[in-house]
Amino acid sequence: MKRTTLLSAFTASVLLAGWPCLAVTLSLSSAHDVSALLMGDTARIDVTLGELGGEDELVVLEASALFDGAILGTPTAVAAGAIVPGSLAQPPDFATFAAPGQADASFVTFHVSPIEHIINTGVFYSFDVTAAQPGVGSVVLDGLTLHAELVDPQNPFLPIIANVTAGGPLDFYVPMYADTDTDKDVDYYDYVAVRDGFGTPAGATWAQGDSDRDGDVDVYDYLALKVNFGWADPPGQGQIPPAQGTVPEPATLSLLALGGLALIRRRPAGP
Ligand SMILES: [Ca+2]
Ligand SMILES: [Ca+2]
Repeated sequence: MKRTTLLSAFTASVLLAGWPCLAVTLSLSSAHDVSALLMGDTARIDVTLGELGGEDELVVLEASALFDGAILGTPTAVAAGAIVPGSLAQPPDFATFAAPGQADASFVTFHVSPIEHIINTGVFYSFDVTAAQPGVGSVVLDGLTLHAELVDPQNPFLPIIANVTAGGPLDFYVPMYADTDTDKDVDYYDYVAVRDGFGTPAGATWAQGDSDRDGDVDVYDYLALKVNFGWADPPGQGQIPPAQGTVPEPATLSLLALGGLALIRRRPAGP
C-alpha cells in the first residue's frame, strides 16, 4: 500500500472514529445590563466555555480577563462555574492588577486528573465587578493567556493542544453623574430630567436626576448636572441648549437651587 493511501485510510478512520475537535471557545457575558452600570452597582461577569464535543474531555484551560480596574474595581467573588468538577474548583490564580489601571481575573491552569475532566460546555468561571467611577471600556479575554488541552483518546498521557477562540469584548459604561438617560452625555435632556425631578424628597431614580443615589433630587444632584454639563463620550455629542455650555436655570430651579446653596453656605451664627 502506498504512503498516500495509508494516509487516506488513516484520515478516514480518524473521521469515522470521531476525532476530538481541536478548538474550544470562550465568551464573556453578564445578566446585568453593563451598558449602564450605575455607580456602586455590582455585575457578575460569566466566562462561558463552548464548542466542546460530546466525547471531548478538557484537562487544561488558561485564560485571563482584562478590564479597566479604575472604573470597575477589583474583581470579587471569583468562582468556578457549574461545569468544573468539584476537586478541580480550586481557588483561581487571581491578580489584582495586570497593568496600570487594569484589573486581571486570571483563571487557573487545571492539572490533569485521571478521573475528573471538564466534559460539558457552560459557565467556566464567574466574577463580580463593582462600578467605582464613571467611564466607558470593555472586558476582554487576553489573547496572550488563552490555552487549552483536550484528552487524546489514542494516548491519554499526551494531551491535544486545542485552539481557543475568544468571543468579542463585553462593552460597559458607568454613567457620568447626571447622565440621567445613560446615553453617554450630560445635555439638555438630562437637564430637563433634573429640573422636573427637582425637589423630590425620596424614592427618586437615576433617570429622575438622583445622581448621588440618596433617594432625593436636591441641590447636590443639581450641582452634579451643572459641573458635568456638556460632557460627552465621544466629546462633542449631546444636545446643548442655547446657553452655550451652561446649565439653563429657569426661575423655579434657580430659586430652589440657590435656596439650597444658601443653606449650605450659611455660616454658623456668631457669638
Ligand atoms: Ca444624557
Ligand atoms: Ca440625590
